[in-house]
Formats: sequence, structure tokens, C-alpha cells
Amino acid sequence: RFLSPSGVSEKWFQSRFYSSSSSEDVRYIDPKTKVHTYHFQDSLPRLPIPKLEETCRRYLDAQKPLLTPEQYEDTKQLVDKFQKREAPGLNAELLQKNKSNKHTSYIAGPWYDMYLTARESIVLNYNPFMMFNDDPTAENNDQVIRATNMIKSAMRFKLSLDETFLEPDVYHLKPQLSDTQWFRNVIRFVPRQLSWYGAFLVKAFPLDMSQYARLFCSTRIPELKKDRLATFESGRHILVMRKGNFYVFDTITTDGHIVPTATIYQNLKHILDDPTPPPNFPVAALTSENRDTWASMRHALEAIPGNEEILRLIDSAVFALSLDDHELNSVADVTRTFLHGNGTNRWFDKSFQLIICKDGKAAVNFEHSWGDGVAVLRFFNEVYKDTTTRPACTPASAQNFSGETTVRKLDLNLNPEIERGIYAAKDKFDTTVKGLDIAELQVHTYGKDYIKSKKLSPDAIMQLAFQMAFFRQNGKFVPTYESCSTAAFKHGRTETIRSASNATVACAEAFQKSHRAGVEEMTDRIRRAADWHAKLTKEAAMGQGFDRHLFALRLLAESTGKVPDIFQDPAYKQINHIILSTSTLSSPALMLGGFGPVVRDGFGVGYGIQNDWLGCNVTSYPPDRDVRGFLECIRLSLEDIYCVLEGKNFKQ
Ligand code: BUJ
Repeated sequence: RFLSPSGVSEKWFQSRFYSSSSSEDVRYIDPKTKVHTYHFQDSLPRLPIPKLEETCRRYLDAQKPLLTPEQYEDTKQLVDKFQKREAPGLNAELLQKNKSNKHTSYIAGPWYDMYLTARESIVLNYNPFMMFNDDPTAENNDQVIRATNMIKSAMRFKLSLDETFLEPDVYHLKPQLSDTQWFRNVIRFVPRQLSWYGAFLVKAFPLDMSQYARLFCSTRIPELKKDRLATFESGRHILVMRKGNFYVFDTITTDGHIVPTATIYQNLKHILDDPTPPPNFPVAALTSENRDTWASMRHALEAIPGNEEILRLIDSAVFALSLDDHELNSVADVTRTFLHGNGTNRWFDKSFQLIICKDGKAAVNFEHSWGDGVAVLRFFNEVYKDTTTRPACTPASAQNFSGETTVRKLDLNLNPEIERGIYAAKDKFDTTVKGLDIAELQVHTYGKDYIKSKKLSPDAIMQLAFQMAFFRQNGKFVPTYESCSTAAFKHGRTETIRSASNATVACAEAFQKSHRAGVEEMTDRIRRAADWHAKLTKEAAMGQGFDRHLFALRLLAESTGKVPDIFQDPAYKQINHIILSTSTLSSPALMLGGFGPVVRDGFGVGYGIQNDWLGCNVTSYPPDRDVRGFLECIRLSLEDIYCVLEGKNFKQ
């Protein structure tokens, strides 16, 4: 007997997927799912709390390249004192708390709080974007066609998730063994309490699926001091924004089916044909405000009769779709549009917004508190695959569409105080984004394949190039953050890879010396730096970094009112002032991505590693940092590394 993931009969299972053979009736994103969405969830391992002495050692290792020998000695003394005196008690408390909260991880609560208590604007400071590749079928890149297809595929994803037919995320170390039908057929019969161990036997690592609960029908709501996340499971409509105006329409029927493609298409057409001009006071600009300012404004808005219901419709929408009127002409233009836009046609609080431009260029911009890159990328990949392989509509099929539209336009009522607030928000937004500089670089000399053929980690080489580049540009080394997912653990979030190390310093300095070492020695330095980075990456992915552990210990200490000296150390403040904030993603669906710097004098470095090229998309605030100069230094550094790997003496 064939059993569906949730244990129902094959007949029922098949009938749920295909009510007929047309793409219109496809209900789920993956018709062949064998493994239930939460099959591994109960048996996922818990995020480890590293050993105290390991955390202290790793912290000192990361501090060394950033401090003078004297400063390092001072910091070492503070760490030793911490390790002997305050840390054991704090750590015991952390372990105890963790023991009594087995359903989650030690970092989940503090990490939500970190995001939700931050008061600065979420625009540029937190929300990143990921841009889709074009649809390979050129005519499907028409704005309405693409929007209709993406809505339809997003709904298939949502229904799969709601009915637990979305296959769980699994990191396959031996895909030839575990990314197979055989594995799926076997593992789905292994009881949930043991399933993780079954996967582990074939080197497959199931990932935490808890973040998906906040992907749809979810929003961040501003409140004084600390925002909150809200999810409205019954949401069946989407929010569409155009020219700063709001519209909603149902995308799921009352009996749980996806609304017909023709209706979705006609509704979008109706919105695009609506002659309503942009509002004088675009309320959406408030979502780019300081969170306390927005919280007071939102309370004022809610106090006006009629608004509460409208805000509720915005909050509970399955997601927000922004239809933009312009076409994109450069990489910087793309980044501007998808990272911040003009501040009037985005609802930045929504768990994610799908943005589609006049020319069909599309991206996701997401609020970060509820989830990380892994969950958003899964949705992003599935939507791309589904829209390109099983599009619900094409220009030809759309010609036959007719019928009623079901759009409701939403109008919030304002008063002079709120109008002033919107004006101020838009003004602040304009000034802030004007201050942001964006530039990108592509190096086509080599890529992942070449680096791997030299038995080096491609990510480590990119990170080494960033270190060499910053040193070349500024003559020093700075706190560097590479984001690493800890989704292999229950309620894991991220850990920091500290890419500035003694080994990268030794390598970068050797490249800048007037008396250059020979090729052999340089190769050795590159290898040491790359190997160290690979080790840090493995440790971070296993929850063995120092950042999250120290962060949790500091919060515990702060709650008692006695803050140990290690946290008052200027070196601690410095290492947490991240100048180089970096993140990478790779997927056949992804064309570009990016995010803002996390500090005024920092760089936001989104980078991609392709088989035969390397690229990055970088943001900064001039005059504090010069992004173009930095990119030129990255280019030269990648060239230097290449020369050495080719066995030649490098030029610069
Ligand atoms: O680390 C964390 O907890 C979350 C991080 C925070 N931060 C961005 C500040 C590092 N969040 C993420 O890492 C998610 C980032 C999602 C966007 C990533 C963009 C990757 C760009 C790839 C493409 C670049 C190709 C350029 C070609 C010109």
C-alpha cells in the first residue's frame, strides 16, 4: 500500500494533486512529495552550547588580527578573568535554561529580541533582497503574466506547506545516496522520533522547518520599545501595491482552492489600469521609519474609524506584491529598486514582498526577524522552478481570459498629524537612500571549478580576497562577518564566521610586501588562510562559533545588572562593529541579491560564486567608505591570487 507523507491512501493522495491534467488544477508545488514537511522536526538535534573554554579561545583567535599586541594582552587578561570568575555561573544558568526549553534553541529567543527591539529603520539596516533570473521563455516576462504565474506558484507552495506536502529541507552530503527516490521511500516509514538518525546514516542532514510558519500571512507590527510578529493563518488574500495605492483580492477560495488563473490575471490588469494617481501622503512610507516613530503613528492610524480593518487586511495578506511602473537599466538601479524602491510602494514590515517591475524583472525583499536566507531561498527557488516549468498562464492563454474582477481598493483615513508623519518619513527615507552607494563587480577569469581543482574552498578564496582588498585599500584589518546558517539544528538561526584571521593577515601582508615571497610560499599562505576559513565554516555550521554563545551570556549578565568587564572592553565593542558584513547564496534561480551596510562606516557585501565567474554586489555610505575603490581592490586581489595559483609571480 502506498502511503502519502501524512499516512493517507494513494488514491486520495493522487486525487489531491491532480483533479485534472491541466496546469490550472495543480494544487501543490511538488506533486511527487513523499516525505512529510515536519517528518524530521521532532528528532532534529538541539543547537549545542559550545564549551566555555572553546568560546573564549575562539574569541581570542578572532580578536588577535584586529588588535595591537598590547591591546591583545589586555583583552586576553579580561577573557581569562571572565573565564575564571563570571562565566562559569552565567554558563551554568544558560545550560539550565536550555535544559528546561527542549522545544527550542538557546539562541531563538534572544535572536528574535535582537531584531524586534532594534529601533532603527528596517530598510537598508535589515531587509535584504534576492532577485530572480528572467523567465527563459521571453514572452512570459511580461509584467502581468509573470505576476500571475508567481502568485499561482506561491499559492501552490502555500497549500503544500499548509497540508504538509512540502518536502523538508535536507542538506545532502552524499546526494548520490540520499537525494534519491529510494531514500525517500525508505525514510518516510521511519518513525518521526528516529527519522533524523536514519537520514544521518546516509550523510543527509535534515534542516529545521519551523521558520516556514511565518512565511505567509505574516507581518512585523511596530510597537514602542519592541515590535511583535503576527501571523493570521486564515488569510486568503494578497496585498497589491501600485503607485503607493493598496488593493487586495482573494487568491484562495473559501473552500481552500487556488483562485482561477483568469481571475488573478484580470485582477492584476484591473489594478494596472486603475487611473488613481499616487497619493499625496503615501502611508507605506511609514514602514521605513524608526520603529518607535512608526509605532506611535500606527496607533494614531488605528484610532481613526475604519482603519483598523484595513490595517488588518494588510497584515493578514498572504504576502505583498509591489507592481512598479519603471524598467531597470543597471545593476545599481536593480539593487535600488529591490532593496528600497522609492519608499512609497513597499510594505517593509510584511514577512516578504514580491516586487515585479514593468519589464518583468522580479525580486523578493524580506523582513529578517522571522527567518533567514535558507527558508526564503527555498520558497524563491520553488517559485522560480514552478513558474518556468509549469506556468499557469502565457500571453496566448491570457487572451481568452474574461470575467468579473474581485479587487478591493483600500483607503486609509488620515489626519494632519499622520500626514505630517508621512511627509517626515518620506523625507528621511529620501535622504537616507540618497546617501547609499552601490556598485558591483564580476570577475570572469576563474570561478568555483578552477578553485576546486586547486583543492581550495571557493568561499574561502572570496573571503580572502575581501581581506586582501580591505587591507590594500585601508592598510588595516577590520571586524568581518560572514553569515552561516545553523538550520541543521532545531530552531537554529545563524552563526558568524569571523573571516579576518591570523592566516588571512599573514597572506594579505605578504602580498603587499615590497620584497615578495616566492610562488611556493605564497601558495602556502593562501592555502593556510583558506584551510583556516574552511575549518571556521564547519565549526560555525555545527553551532561551534563564539558569537552567539557570548551574545547569550552577555544578555544573561545584563539581566542581572552586573556586566562583566569583558563586555565593557573597547575590543569587544570593536569586534561587534562589523565593517565587512558579508553573505552569499547560490541558486539557478538567483540573478542578484544584496543588503545595506550594518554600520555607517561599513560595507554590505553580497557575493556569488559561479562555476566560471565570481561576483559581488556591494553597498556603502560615502564618504565613510568608497565602494568603487573597494571593488577595484577586490578585482586586483582576485587577480593576485589567480597568478599565484597559476604558479606565476603576481604583478601588483
Ligand atoms: O547573519 C544573519 O543572521 C543574517 C544575515 C544578515 N546580513 C545580511 C547582515 C549578513 N542575512 C543574510 O545573510 C541573508 C542575505 C540574503 C541576501 C544575500 C545576497 C547574496 C547575493 C548573491 C549574488 C551576488 C552576485 C553579484 C554579481 C554581480
